Parts: sequence; structure tokens; C-alpha cells
Amino acid sequence: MYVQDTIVAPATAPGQGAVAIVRLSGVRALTILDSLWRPLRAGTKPEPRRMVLGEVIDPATRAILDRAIAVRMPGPRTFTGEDVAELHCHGGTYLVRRILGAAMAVGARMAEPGEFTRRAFLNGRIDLTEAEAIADLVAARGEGALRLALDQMTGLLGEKITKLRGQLISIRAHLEAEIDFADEDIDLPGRGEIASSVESLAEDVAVLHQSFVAGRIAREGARAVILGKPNAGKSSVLNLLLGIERSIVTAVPGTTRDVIEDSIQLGPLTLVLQDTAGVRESTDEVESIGIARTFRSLAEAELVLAVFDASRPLDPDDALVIERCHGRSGVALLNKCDLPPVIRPDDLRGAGLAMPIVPFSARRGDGLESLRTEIVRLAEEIAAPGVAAGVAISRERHRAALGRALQALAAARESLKAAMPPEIVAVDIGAAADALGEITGEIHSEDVLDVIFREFCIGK
Ligand SMILES: Nc1nc2c(ncn2[C@@H]2O[C@H](COP(=O)(O)OP(=O)(O)OP(=O)(O)O)[C@@H](O)[C@H]2O)c(=O)[nH]1
Ligand SMILES: [Mg+2]
Repeated sequence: MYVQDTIVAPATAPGQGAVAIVRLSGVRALTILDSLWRPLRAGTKPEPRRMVLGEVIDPATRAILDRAIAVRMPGPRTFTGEDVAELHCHGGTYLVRRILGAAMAVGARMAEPGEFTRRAFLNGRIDLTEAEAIADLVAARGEGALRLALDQMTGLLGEKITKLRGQLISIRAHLEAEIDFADEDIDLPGRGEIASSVESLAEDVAVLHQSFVAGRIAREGARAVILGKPNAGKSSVLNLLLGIERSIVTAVPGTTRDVIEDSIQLGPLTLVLQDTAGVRESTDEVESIGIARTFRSLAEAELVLAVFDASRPLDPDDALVIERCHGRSGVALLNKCDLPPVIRPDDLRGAGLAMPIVPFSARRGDGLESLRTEIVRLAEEIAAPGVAAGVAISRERHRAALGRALQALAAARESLKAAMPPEIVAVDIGAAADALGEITGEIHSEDVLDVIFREFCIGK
């Protein structure tokens, strides 16, 4: 059976390195270690959780494969909750493969992606939010992502969800008591009291639901799309922000045809910049496809960096850009301000642009600091609901489950208002509790686990 297997995998990244760690977990982990490795000082019985130097031996030929440190960690107080053994060997690609082969020859099975963490979850060592946080921690590219993953890994999100779920379960218990003891004279919380608890719980769930944008920005970065008519200087702005010549810049309008993406760090903020094809009415097939892509990026971005050419009069293409900026969060750059000005900020405002405007020169670098400051301010503004929640959700899976919980709570509120029988209300409260349980994994299916752990690498 699945959990009875002993699994093995390298815990370190593939490739050459000073040290590689081969990890075993399962009922036979320690026995398999004993047939693969022996301490240098023969006859000593290595103590648990002590690093002991010894030799790795090929169980088939008894040939020495490496000199390596072994650590024995008997369960259940291990990462996976099972017996775990680690071999810290030399970090050679062939050597590691050879040791893995030797372990498999004596009964271990190669681990699936994320299987160590999956076992940790199945054995109750961590909840699902903590498991996800481990993947996020490894993938973190900046301080924001790191902090978020750490908060989640130390159980901040899991505890919050568990607490909310506990409150829902207790409300349901009261409602069920109302059903069971309808004829008896016992003291139960009144409908008014239950309604106000549901009200305040729904509010807490809503705040957590809104923290998604903040969480996603911390985890994946804020996406900023650079928008403007052809030749406004979008690619120049991208290159200036990145500090490298990433995008092609020419005097020919319509140079950029595809979305060019790269990211920078602004303090703790990871900013994912997207340079796009200039927006204009076009009959050219390739350019039109490029412009369609621009609009797709725009739809997914949190921020818009709208670029205008200050050295030319506003035209219908600029009007198209201004129209697309409507209701969006972002900054307008009045670019090429090193040239004699033809338009000024007031002209943009007069044309209906509501964003803050920064006079800019991608050529000279004027306005760069103001732009950076403005972007950070805007990203903080967007992330504010997450800060209010104290902890942010970062995954679509969490957002969807909280959305289902909110729906169920809305239904419960309606039923309470309409003085429906307690069993009807109890069903909705139960559904909300279940939705929260899916986030931490108290309620889970194998399919959900497969999706979550598929993104892990082998050995984690
Ligand atoms: N004087 C001046 N020229 C600039 C500035 N920014 C860009 N340019 C010039 O404007 C032209 C167009 O620049 P790009 O960055 O390619 O413009 P774009 O908006 O990406 O253009 P498309 O990709 O065609 O949509 C190039 O000749 C740049 O050198 C600036 O701040 N000042
Ligand atoms: Mg361009």
C-alpha cells in the first residue's frame, strides 16, 4: 500500500555541488540505510539525530561508493511523521544516481513529486496551507513572497481558518441542538444571537477573501502593463526600469509586436513589467494580433503605466489609450520631456485621464525616481485589504473556497432573516465550514492533493 512504501529521492537540486542529500522515508528507511551505509568506526550503533561519518556501500557488490554522513531520524517526530534517514554524500550527478539505484535495489521506491510533503500532510504533521507554503518558500523570488510564505508556513493562515471553521461548527451545533431539543425547555442561544455571529463571521471571511490580491502580489509580483500608442517610448521605459536593453527600440512606429515580460525588485515589491505593442487602429495582421495581446495583458495587470509622447500633439490613438486607462490603477508618463513640449499634464487631464502624471524622459532618466515611488505607493494601496486581514491568501484555490464559504453564509443569513427552520440554516453553515476545511485540508480529496503536490519537485 502507498503509505507502507519507503521512498527515496535526492533532497538537493540536481547537478554538481559540494554535498548532495539523499533522503529516505517510510517504515523501512532505517533498515535500508543499514544495508547501504556503515559507520567508519565499526560496531558503533549511531544515535538518532546525530550526524555520523561512514561509508556508502553497494549492497550488491559490497564496493564502497562514497564516504558520507548519515542521520537517522526515527518517527513519528520527523518531517514526514515516518522513519526518515538522510545520506549527506558528495554532490556528483553520477554518484547520486548510483546511490539512489542502490537504495532502490534494497527496497526503496523513487518518490513522486512532493511525496515527502504529502506524507507529512497525510500523517497530520502539517496542514495543506503549510504544505503549500513550503512550495512558495522555495519558489520565493523576493522579500514579499518570502514573508508571505513564512507566515503561512508557521501556520498563521491555517490557524485563522481553523478558528473560523471552529466557530461555524459551534453555530451548527447550536442549531442542531435546537432541532433535537425543540420541545424541551433548555437554554439555547436565540436566533438573534446566531444571526449576529453569522454576520460577524461572514465579515471575517470576506476580509480574508479580499486579501487575495495582496497575497498574489506578494507571491507572484504586481503586474504592470506598459501601454501607449506606437513610438511613445514604451520599450525605452521598460529598458530604463530594467537597466538592460531587453526590448528593441527604434524610431519606427510599430516596432514591438509581442508582449515582452521581465521583472524587477522595488524594495520588497516584485514588479512584473510587460512591454506591449503600441495601441492604434491597424489593418496590418501581425500588428493587430499584437494589439489584441496588449489588451489581454491589460486585463490581467494590476497596474497600468501609460506612456504619452510629450513632443507631439494628442491624437486619436492617445484617446484610445486614455479610454483604456479609465477606472484603472496606474501612472501616466509624459515621456520625451527632454524635447520641446507640445503637450502638458493639463492636456492629458483635459482629455479625461484620471491617473497621476509624471513628466518623464526615458532617454535621460528624468522622473525615474518619482515613477518608482508612485508604483510602490499604488501597489501598497492595492494590497491594503490584505494588510487589514493580518494574513493574506495567495492562491486561487484559497480564494475559490472562501468564495464558496461566503455564498453559503449569505444563504444562511437569508434563511435566518426569513425565520426558516434551523435545519435549513444548519445545512448552509455546514457548507461554509466544509469550504473552509478544504483550505486547510481537513476535508480533502485525492484529486485536490494531486493538483497541489504536482507542482512540487521530486525530493520535497
Ligand atoms: N528624445 C527622446 N526620445 C525618446 C524617448 N523615449 C523614447 N524615445 C525615442 O522614441 C522612439 C520610439 O521608442 P520606443 O521605446 O521604441 O517606443 P515604443 O513605444 O516602444 O514603440 P513601438 O514599439 O513601436 O510601439 C525611439 O527612437 C526612441 O529612441 C525620450 O525620452 N526622449
Ligand atoms: Mg516598443
